[in-house]
Amino acid sequence: MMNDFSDRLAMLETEHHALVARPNRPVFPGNGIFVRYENPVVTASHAPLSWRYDLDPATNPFLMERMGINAAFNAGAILHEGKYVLVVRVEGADRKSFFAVAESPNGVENFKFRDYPVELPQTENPDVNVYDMRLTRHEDGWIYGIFCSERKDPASPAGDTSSAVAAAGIVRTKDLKTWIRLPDLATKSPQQRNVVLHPEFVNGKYMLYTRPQDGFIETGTGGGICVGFADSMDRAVVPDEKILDEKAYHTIKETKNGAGAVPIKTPKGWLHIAHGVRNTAAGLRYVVYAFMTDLEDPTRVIASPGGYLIAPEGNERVGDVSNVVFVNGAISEESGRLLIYYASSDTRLHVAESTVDRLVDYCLNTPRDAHTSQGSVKQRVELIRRNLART
Ligand code: M1P
Repeated sequence: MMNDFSDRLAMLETEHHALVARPNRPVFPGNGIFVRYENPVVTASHAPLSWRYDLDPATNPFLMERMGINAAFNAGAILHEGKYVLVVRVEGADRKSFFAVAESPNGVENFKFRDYPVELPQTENPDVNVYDMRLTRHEDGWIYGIFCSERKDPASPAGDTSSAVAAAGIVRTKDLKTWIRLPDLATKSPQQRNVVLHPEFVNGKYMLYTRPQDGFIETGTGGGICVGFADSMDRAVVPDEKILDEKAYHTIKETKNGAGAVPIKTPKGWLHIAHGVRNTAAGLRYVVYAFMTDLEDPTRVIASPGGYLIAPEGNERVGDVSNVVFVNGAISEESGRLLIYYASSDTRLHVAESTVDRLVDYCLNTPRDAHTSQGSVKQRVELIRRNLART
């Protein structure tokens, strides 16, 4: 085993630099809807060495990792001051997730973490774990970060060391440096996860996408993605939640679904990139899907393509929680380019590139879920008939 501190440090630094500087190329031809990129954009190994090692030879002569990083995944995303900025869910070897800002000049490579992770301010009821921040640049002038705040269930019986309660934590910032913590979102639901703030006022109110759930994992009677309104974000209260996009039998969102990236405004409606979950003999399978809502009335779904937009593929299928892809951030540029940051198997973060026009076309022209095999075959036969009639 190599023991020389300086040689080992040089090797680690070379490797880390090569990883962060590694070019990333799109994988063509893709499916016409989006292209994947060769490499993940952020992984656990992107975490700076100073977060993991004690770099002092006097206190760490073997240059051991003192605080390992297990994963870097589900990231909120925003364009800020010309940079592509991610607020990444980083998970330590101790299983605690925290937020850390990583920036890139072009959105597909060279993502570099800032020197320090985010030191999240607390409410009077401190979180045990935090994850999956959605970043909304709201028309009120603030950037809001809504995330899952998890605490041990105070009602769990003695000996139950697993039961937890999920709530929507809220911070706001102007510069992605100073984070102001606001009280957690209050709703009638016992638990909340995957809450997203709509970027514009709707009838003078803040509109939130919620995902009511009866338990920590099971959504139970929580029917799917809901919408609700709050008068203020200073102490956000959503008194009523109405279903927007329902989970449904024998679809990719049979078990549960949840809002993902902040909806993107397009000339034809609001574009949503969400996740759907179904159960299998091998456990839950998470995929990413899209739908659109009305521009004037964002509580109304206007397009609901059947099936998934992104499903785990190849190496993406394996990780800490296998068979999962998950999105909580996307960036749309003025040029129309769209970058979807999707994480695979709760382990690493990738980018898929498309355009807003393409995704709108996908949403408006992909058949809806037919809900039966017979209906699905009919849709396919219709496609084949039109194609063969051309020859
Ligand atoms: O492990 C898969 C995902 O599980 C949760 O999503 P949901 O609330 O829809 O079940 C989240 O914890 C998410 O972070 C995670 O990727």
